[in-house]
Amino acid sequence: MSKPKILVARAIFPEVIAKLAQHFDVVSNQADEIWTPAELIAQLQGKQGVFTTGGERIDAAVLTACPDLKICANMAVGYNNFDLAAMTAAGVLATNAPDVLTETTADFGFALLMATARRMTEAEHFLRAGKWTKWSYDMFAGSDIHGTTLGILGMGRIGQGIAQRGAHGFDMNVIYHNRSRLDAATEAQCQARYVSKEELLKSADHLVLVLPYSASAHHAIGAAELAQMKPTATLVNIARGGIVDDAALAVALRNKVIAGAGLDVFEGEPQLHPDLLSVPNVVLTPHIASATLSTRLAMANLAADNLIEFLTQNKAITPLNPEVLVKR
Ligand code: 8YV
Repeated sequence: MSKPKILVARAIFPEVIAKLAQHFDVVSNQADEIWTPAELIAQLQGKQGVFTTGGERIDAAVLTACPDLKICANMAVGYNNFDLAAMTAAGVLATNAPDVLTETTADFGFALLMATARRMTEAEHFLRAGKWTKWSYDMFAGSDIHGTTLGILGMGRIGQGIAQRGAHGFDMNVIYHNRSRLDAATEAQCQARYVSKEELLKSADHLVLVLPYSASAHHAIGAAELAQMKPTATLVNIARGGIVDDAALAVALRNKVIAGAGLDVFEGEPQLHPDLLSVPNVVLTPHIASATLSTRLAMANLAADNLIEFLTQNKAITPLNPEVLVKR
């Protein structure tokens, strides 16, 4: 019997390709070319499954053009590259890669918060440029992390991981806002207090964004929200580009409306708003919050295992639209 055909849309670990090849006839983009939507559609012809990494858009147009497609497995917890309603309507299973990246991503959120509050990259640039000729009392003086108020917008698994680090590791007063309030036991474990978004903006010394992207989260932080924050506050975005209005943030940073920002995700990435590159009080990283080798391997294996389970047994480990399984 011939094996099902799948496409791996970006370069991934060779051992994961090898595992997939035990079950499937695999076409993989190990050259890591960035395909246009039309090229992706051409590559998907005759494929029953696709391994995506988060940047490949799967919408009604793709689904109509690729009638053999049955499953899209994302190697990311976020899945705003999927039109989930269109996939469900077409009977195509969507899976993501949650849990395996939670602690690694929370570690990175905290690292970005610390680098921002303590102005680490700004100070390093100064040093590398040969500008360090003498010590001065206020040189790169930043703001404290321990004992301050940590605000978290979006309190899913990663948000809770950041709350735990702040409360237990840095004795922070943790406040959060989320679509729905956590149960009392989880709040107690995170030592986190639920507040309105307004209260969060007004009271946080450090605000970390960890909410999923959706149309309603677009520009959740814009000029009006930044104006409500403390002038000493720092903002960290490890969620998704588009949640922050990057143009408004660059203006706010330049005018010292807030003290600093740490950004791992950007509107229109890998392009950045040019003004973000010219303001000094921002720490910039290229969407690497989940990037440790062991975590990226775990994410890739989870996406691969979803493809294997589904196409060989009609099951899935982390389905986003499990109703598709029931209907089959
Ligand atoms: C991915 C992420 O590496 O899981 C997510 O949602 O943002 C990252 O961990 C990224 O999506 C790759 O495009």
